Amino acid sequence: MVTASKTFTEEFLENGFVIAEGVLDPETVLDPIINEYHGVLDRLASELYETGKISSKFESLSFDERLIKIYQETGQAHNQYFDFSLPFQDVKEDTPFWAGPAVFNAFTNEKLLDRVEQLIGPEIYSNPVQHVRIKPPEKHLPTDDLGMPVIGATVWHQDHGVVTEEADETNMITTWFSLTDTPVESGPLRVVPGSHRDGLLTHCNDYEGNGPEFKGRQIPERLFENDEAVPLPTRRGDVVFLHRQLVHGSLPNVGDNIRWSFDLRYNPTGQNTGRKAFPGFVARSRTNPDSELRDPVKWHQMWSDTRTRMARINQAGTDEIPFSRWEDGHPDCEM
Ligand SMILES: O=C(O)CCC(=O)C(=O)O
Ligand SMILES: [Fe+2]
Repeated sequence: MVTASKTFTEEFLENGFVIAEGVLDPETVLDPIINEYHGVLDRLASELYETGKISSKFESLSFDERLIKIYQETGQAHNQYFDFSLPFQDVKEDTPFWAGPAVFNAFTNEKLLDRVEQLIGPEIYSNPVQHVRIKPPEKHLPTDDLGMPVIGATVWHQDHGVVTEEADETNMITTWFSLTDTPVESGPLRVVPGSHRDGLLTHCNDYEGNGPEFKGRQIPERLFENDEAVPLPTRRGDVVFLHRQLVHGSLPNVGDNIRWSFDLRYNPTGQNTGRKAFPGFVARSRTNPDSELRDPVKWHQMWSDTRTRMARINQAGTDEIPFSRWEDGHPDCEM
Protein backbone atom coordinates (compact mmCIF):
# COMPACT_ATOMS: atom_id res chain seq x y z
CA MET A 1 0.00 0.00 0.00
CA VAL A 2 1.27 3.42 -0.89
CA THR A 3 0.64 6.11 1.65
CA ALA A 4 1.35 9.74 0.95
CA SER A 5 4.02 11.02 3.30
CA LYS A 6 2.85 13.59 5.76
CA THR A 7 3.54 17.24 5.19
CA PHE A 8 5.66 19.28 7.58
CA THR A 9 2.55 20.81 9.13
CA GLU A 10 0.69 17.49 9.39
CA GLU A 11 3.63 15.91 11.16
CA PHE A 12 3.77 18.81 13.61
CA LEU A 13 0.05 18.54 14.36
CA GLU A 14 0.16 14.78 14.74
CA ASN A 15 3.29 14.38 16.87
CA GLY A 16 3.56 17.81 18.48
CA PHE A 17 7.01 18.29 17.01
CA VAL A 18 8.77 18.17 13.66
CA ILE A 19 12.40 18.47 12.55
CA ALA A 20 13.38 20.39 9.42
CA GLU A 21 16.88 19.55 8.23
CA GLY A 22 19.32 22.09 6.84
CA VAL A 23 17.26 25.22 7.47
CA LEU A 24 20.06 27.45 8.79
CA ASP A 25 23.20 27.80 6.73
CA PRO A 26 26.21 26.88 8.92
CA GLU A 27 28.63 29.29 7.25
CA THR A 28 26.50 32.40 6.89
CA VAL A 29 24.20 32.08 9.91
CA LEU A 30 25.78 29.88 12.58
CA ASP A 31 29.51 30.62 12.25
CA PRO A 32 28.98 34.39 12.65
CA ILE A 33 27.13 33.67 15.91
CA ILE A 34 30.01 31.55 17.16
CA ASN A 35 32.45 34.33 16.25
CA GLU A 36 30.34 36.87 18.06
CA TYR A 37 30.33 34.69 21.18
CA HIS A 38 34.13 34.54 21.16
CA GLY A 39 33.96 38.24 21.99
CA VAL A 40 31.44 37.60 24.77
CA LEU A 41 33.67 34.95 26.32
CA ASP A 42 36.60 37.32 26.06
CA ARG A 43 34.67 39.94 27.98
CA LEU A 44 33.67 37.42 30.64
CA ALA A 45 37.28 36.24 31.00
CA SER A 46 38.57 39.82 31.33
CA GLU A 47 35.98 40.74 33.94
CA LEU A 48 36.63 37.66 36.03
CA TYR A 49 40.38 38.08 35.75
CA GLU A 50 40.30 41.74 36.71
CA THR A 51 38.20 40.98 39.78
CA GLY A 52 40.58 38.19 40.81
CA LYS A 53 38.14 35.34 40.27
CA ILE A 54 40.26 33.42 37.76
CA SER A 55 44.01 32.92 37.57
CA SER A 56 44.44 33.73 33.87
CA LYS A 57 42.35 34.95 30.92
CA PHE A 58 43.17 31.66 29.16
CA GLU A 59 43.50 33.47 25.85
CA SER A 60 45.33 30.64 24.10
CA LEU A 61 42.59 28.08 24.70
CA SER A 62 39.79 27.16 22.26
CA PHE A 63 36.28 28.44 23.01
CA ASP A 64 35.25 25.14 24.60
CA GLU A 65 38.37 24.67 26.69
CA ARG A 66 38.32 28.27 27.84
CA LEU A 67 34.68 28.13 28.88
CA ILE A 68 35.25 24.89 30.78
CA LYS A 69 38.34 26.29 32.53
CA ILE A 70 36.42 29.39 33.62
CA TYR A 71 33.47 27.35 34.91
CA GLN A 72 35.90 25.10 36.80
CA GLU A 73 37.92 27.89 38.39
CA THR A 74 34.85 29.89 39.45
CA GLY A 75 32.86 26.78 40.40
CA GLN A 76 29.81 28.08 38.56
CA ALA A 77 28.13 28.37 35.13
CA HIS A 78 27.95 31.88 33.69
CA ASN A 79 24.99 31.39 31.38
CA GLN A 80 23.52 34.84 31.95
CA TYR A 81 26.55 36.31 30.23
CA PHE A 82 25.59 34.63 26.97
CA ASP A 83 21.82 34.72 27.18
CA PHE A 84 19.56 37.02 25.16
CA SER A 85 17.12 37.27 28.02
CA LEU A 86 17.15 38.47 31.63
CA PRO A 87 16.46 36.91 35.03
CA PHE A 88 12.99 37.41 36.54
CA GLN A 89 14.32 38.61 39.88
CA ASP A 90 17.05 40.90 41.13
CA VAL A 91 18.10 42.34 37.78
CA LYS A 92 20.72 45.08 38.18
CA GLU A 93 21.64 47.95 35.86
CA ASP A 94 24.68 45.96 34.83
CA THR A 95 23.26 42.43 34.65
CA PRO A 96 25.00 40.95 31.60
CA PHE A 97 23.12 39.70 28.52
CA TRP A 98 24.01 39.29 24.88
CA ALA A 99 21.74 40.54 22.10
CA GLY A 100 24.21 40.91 19.26
CA PRO A 101 23.68 41.33 15.50
CA ALA A 102 24.58 37.76 14.50
CA VAL A 103 22.08 36.47 17.06
CA PHE A 104 19.39 38.84 15.76
CA ASN A 105 20.15 37.64 12.25
CA ALA A 106 19.08 34.12 13.26
CA PHE A 107 15.84 35.41 14.85
CA THR A 108 14.87 37.00 11.53
CA ASN A 109 16.27 34.34 9.18
CA GLU A 110 13.93 34.06 6.19
CA LYS A 111 14.20 30.28 5.88
CA LEU A 112 13.40 29.85 9.54
CA LEU A 113 10.45 32.24 9.27
CA ASP A 114 9.18 30.38 6.16
CA ARG A 115 8.86 27.26 8.30
CA VAL A 116 7.28 29.18 11.15
CA GLU A 117 4.80 30.66 8.66
CA GLN A 118 3.74 27.15 7.66
CA LEU A 119 2.80 26.48 11.28
CA ILE A 120 1.29 29.75 12.53
CA GLY A 121 0.61 31.90 9.48
CA PRO A 122 2.22 34.98 7.93
CA GLU A 123 1.93 37.54 10.76
CA ILE A 124 4.81 36.45 12.98
CA TYR A 125 5.85 37.94 16.31
CA SER A 126 9.11 37.05 18.04
CA ASN A 127 7.96 35.99 21.54
CA PRO A 128 10.55 37.06 24.16
CA VAL A 129 10.73 33.64 25.85
CA GLN A 130 14.13 32.79 24.42
CA HIS A 131 17.40 31.29 25.60
CA VAL A 132 20.86 30.19 24.66
CA ARG A 133 22.00 27.04 26.45
CA ILE A 134 25.68 26.26 26.46
CA LYS A 135 26.33 23.02 28.29
CA PRO A 136 29.88 21.70 28.62
CA PRO A 137 30.40 17.94 29.05
CA GLU A 138 29.23 17.08 32.57
CA LYS A 139 32.47 15.25 33.34
CA HIS A 140 34.30 18.61 33.19
CA LEU A 141 31.80 20.62 35.20
CA PRO A 142 31.91 21.67 38.84
CA THR A 143 29.00 20.32 40.90
CA ASP A 144 26.49 21.84 43.31
CA ASP A 145 25.67 20.79 46.90
CA LEU A 146 23.82 17.73 45.62
CA GLY A 147 26.72 16.65 43.47
CA MET A 148 24.89 17.69 40.29
CA PRO A 149 26.67 19.55 37.45
CA VAL A 150 26.14 23.33 37.65
CA ILE A 151 24.42 23.26 34.27
CA GLY A 152 22.84 20.06 32.98
CA ALA A 153 19.77 18.31 31.61
CA THR A 154 16.49 20.20 31.35
CA VAL A 155 13.59 18.76 33.40
CA TRP A 156 10.19 17.70 31.95
CA HIS A 157 7.96 20.62 31.05
CA GLN A 158 5.69 22.14 28.43
CA ASP A 159 6.57 25.59 27.11
CA HIS A 160 2.93 26.59 27.70
CA GLY A 161 3.75 26.07 31.37
CA VAL A 162 6.53 28.63 31.18
CA VAL A 163 4.28 31.57 30.22
CA THR A 164 1.58 33.30 32.28
CA GLU A 165 -2.19 32.57 31.92
CA GLU A 166 -2.69 35.59 29.67
CA ALA A 167 -1.12 33.51 26.89
CA ASP A 168 -3.45 30.51 27.31
CA GLU A 169 -5.00 31.11 23.89
CA THR A 170 -1.73 32.07 22.20
CA ASN A 171 -0.53 29.86 19.38
CA MET A 172 3.12 29.98 20.44
CA ILE A 173 5.63 27.61 18.87
CA THR A 174 9.18 26.87 19.92
CA THR A 175 12.06 26.62 17.48
CA TRP A 176 15.20 24.88 18.75
CA PHE A 177 18.51 24.57 16.92
CA SER A 178 22.09 23.96 17.83
CA LEU A 179 25.24 25.82 16.85
CA THR A 180 27.16 22.55 16.78
CA ASP A 181 26.05 18.98 16.00
CA THR A 182 24.08 17.51 18.88
CA PRO A 183 24.35 13.71 18.90
CA VAL A 184 22.58 11.75 21.64
CA GLU A 185 25.60 11.79 23.95
CA SER A 186 25.73 15.60 23.87
CA GLY A 187 22.29 15.91 25.47
CA PRO A 188 19.76 16.84 22.77
CA LEU A 189 16.08 17.54 23.31
CA ARG A 190 13.93 14.65 24.47
CA VAL A 191 10.23 14.68 23.64
CA VAL A 192 7.10 12.64 24.32
CA PRO A 193 5.43 12.26 20.89
CA GLY A 194 1.71 13.03 20.93
CA SER A 195 1.77 14.42 24.49
CA HIS A 196 0.59 17.81 23.16
CA ARG A 197 -2.93 16.37 22.92
CA ASP A 198 -3.41 16.10 26.67
CA GLY A 199 -3.60 19.81 27.43
CA LEU A 200 -1.60 21.73 29.99
CA LEU A 201 -0.25 19.49 32.75
CA THR A 202 0.63 20.51 36.30
CA HIS A 203 4.14 21.85 36.79
CA CYS A 204 5.43 21.47 40.35
CA ASN A 205 7.99 23.74 41.94
CA ASP A 206 11.07 21.80 42.99
CA TYR A 207 9.25 18.48 42.68
CA GLU A 208 11.44 15.66 43.98
CA GLY A 209 9.39 12.70 42.72
CA ASN A 210 11.21 12.59 39.37
CA GLY A 211 14.47 12.08 41.29
CA PRO A 212 15.72 14.36 44.08
CA GLU A 213 18.56 15.56 41.85
CA PHE A 214 16.19 17.25 39.39
CA LYS A 215 15.67 20.83 40.48
CA GLY A 216 13.24 23.45 39.27
CA ARG A 217 9.65 23.50 38.05
CA GLN A 218 8.71 20.25 36.33
CA ILE A 219 5.89 17.86 35.42
CA PRO A 220 5.68 14.69 37.57
CA GLU A 221 6.47 11.70 35.34
CA ARG A 222 3.31 9.87 36.31
CA LEU A 223 1.21 12.55 34.55
CA PHE A 224 2.38 11.54 31.05
CA GLU A 225 3.70 8.54 29.06
CA ASN A 226 7.26 8.94 30.25
CA ASP A 227 8.44 5.65 28.72
CA GLU A 228 7.56 6.85 25.23
CA ALA A 229 10.09 9.68 25.28
CA VAL A 230 12.51 9.87 22.34
CA PRO A 231 15.73 11.87 21.98
CA LEU A 232 16.07 14.24 19.01
CA PRO A 233 19.72 14.34 17.96
CA THR A 234 20.37 17.05 15.35
CA ARG A 235 23.03 18.31 12.95
CA ARG A 236 23.97 21.96 12.89
CA GLY A 237 21.53 23.75 10.60
CA ASP A 238 18.55 21.55 11.54
CA VAL A 239 15.65 23.11 13.40
CA VAL A 240 13.23 21.38 15.77
CA PHE A 241 9.72 22.87 16.08
CA LEU A 242 7.73 22.15 19.23
CA HIS A 243 4.04 22.55 19.99
CA ARG A 244 3.59 24.58 23.20
CA GLN A 245 1.92 21.63 24.94
CA LEU A 246 4.46 18.99 23.95
CA VAL A 247 6.09 17.45 27.03
CA HIS A 248 9.86 17.72 26.63
CA GLY A 249 13.17 18.12 28.40
CA SER A 250 16.74 17.33 27.47
CA LEU A 251 19.34 14.67 28.15
CA PRO A 252 22.59 15.28 30.05
CA ASN A 253 25.75 16.00 28.09
CA VAL A 254 27.78 12.83 28.63
CA GLY A 255 29.90 13.42 25.51
CA ASP A 256 33.22 15.18 24.94
CA ASN A 257 32.01 18.39 23.27
CA ILE A 258 30.08 21.46 24.24
CA ARG A 259 26.35 21.32 23.61
CA TRP A 260 25.16 24.70 22.46
CA SER A 261 21.57 25.50 21.48
CA PHE A 262 19.20 28.40 20.88
CA ASP A 263 15.50 28.19 21.61
CA LEU A 264 13.35 30.94 20.15
CA ARG A 265 9.59 31.28 20.15
CA TYR A 266 7.09 32.85 17.82
CA ASN A 267 3.36 33.55 17.96
CA PRO A 268 0.87 35.24 15.65
CA THR A 269 1.21 39.02 16.00
CA GLY A 270 -1.34 40.52 18.36
CA GLN A 271 -1.60 37.48 20.64
CA ASN A 272 -0.37 37.76 24.21
CA THR A 273 3.24 36.60 24.71
CA GLY A 274 2.70 35.53 28.32
CA ARG A 275 5.82 37.41 29.36
CA LYS A 276 4.76 41.01 29.33
CA ALA A 277 7.82 42.46 31.04
CA PHE A 278 10.09 41.42 28.17
CA PRO A 279 10.18 42.82 24.63
CA GLY A 280 9.14 41.00 21.45
CA PHE A 281 8.97 42.32 17.91
CA VAL A 282 7.32 41.75 14.54
CA ALA A 283 9.57 39.29 12.71
CA ARG A 284 7.44 39.00 9.58
CA SER A 285 4.34 40.73 8.30
CA ARG A 286 2.85 40.16 4.88
CA THR A 287 0.18 42.82 5.46
CA ASN A 288 2.48 45.47 6.90
CA PRO A 289 6.14 44.78 6.01
CA ASP A 290 7.15 48.16 7.42
CA SER A 291 6.32 46.91 10.89
CA GLU A 292 9.08 44.25 10.71
CA LEU A 293 12.07 44.91 12.94
CA ARG A 294 15.30 44.59 10.99
CA ASP A 295 17.64 46.71 13.07
CA PRO A 296 19.75 44.72 15.57
CA VAL A 297 20.72 47.92 17.37
CA LYS A 298 17.07 48.67 18.15
CA TRP A 299 16.61 45.12 19.36
CA HIS A 300 19.55 45.47 21.71
CA GLN A 301 18.15 48.80 22.93
CA MET A 302 14.80 47.20 23.74
CA TRP A 303 16.53 44.68 26.01
CA SER A 304 18.70 47.30 27.60
CA ASP A 305 15.62 49.47 28.34
CA THR A 306 13.96 46.38 29.79
CA ARG A 307 16.95 45.82 32.04
CA THR A 308 16.66 49.39 33.32
CA ARG A 309 12.97 48.86 34.12
CA MET A 310 13.58 45.45 35.70
CA ALA A 311 16.31 46.87 37.91
CA ARG A 312 13.58 48.85 39.72
CA ILE A 313 11.14 45.97 40.30
CA ASN A 314 11.08 42.30 41.35
CA GLN A 315 13.90 42.91 43.81
CA ALA A 316 14.56 40.84 46.94
CA GLY A 317 11.56 38.53 46.75
CA THR A 318 8.98 41.08 45.55
CA ASP A 319 7.16 40.40 42.30
CA GLU A 320 5.46 43.47 40.91
CA ILE A 321 5.42 41.56 37.62
CA PRO A 322 4.90 37.82 38.09
CA PHE A 323 6.56 35.46 35.59
CA SER A 324 5.19 32.15 36.84
CA ARG A 325 1.66 30.76 36.80
CA TRP A 326 2.27 27.93 39.27
CA GLU A 327 1.58 27.88 42.98
CA ASP A 328 2.71 25.34 45.51
CA GLY A 329 0.35 22.75 46.99
CA HIS A 330 -1.37 21.23 43.93
CA PRO A 331 -2.51 17.61 44.67
CA ASP A 332 -0.67 16.44 41.48
CA CYS A 333 2.53 17.51 43.19
CA GLU A 334 2.17 15.19 46.17
CA MET A 335 4.77 12.47 46.09
O1 LIG B 1 17.74 22.73 25.28
C1 LIG B 1 17.29 22.43 26.38
O2 LIG B 1 17.95 21.90 27.26
C2 LIG B 1 15.84 22.70 26.69
C3 LIG B 1 15.17 23.51 25.64
C4 LIG B 1 13.73 23.70 25.84
O3 LIG B 1 13.12 23.32 26.79
C5 LIG B 1 13.02 24.44 24.80
O4 LIG B 1 13.62 24.72 23.76
O5 LIG B 1 11.85 24.76 25.00
FE1 LIG C 1 11.06 24.01 26.69
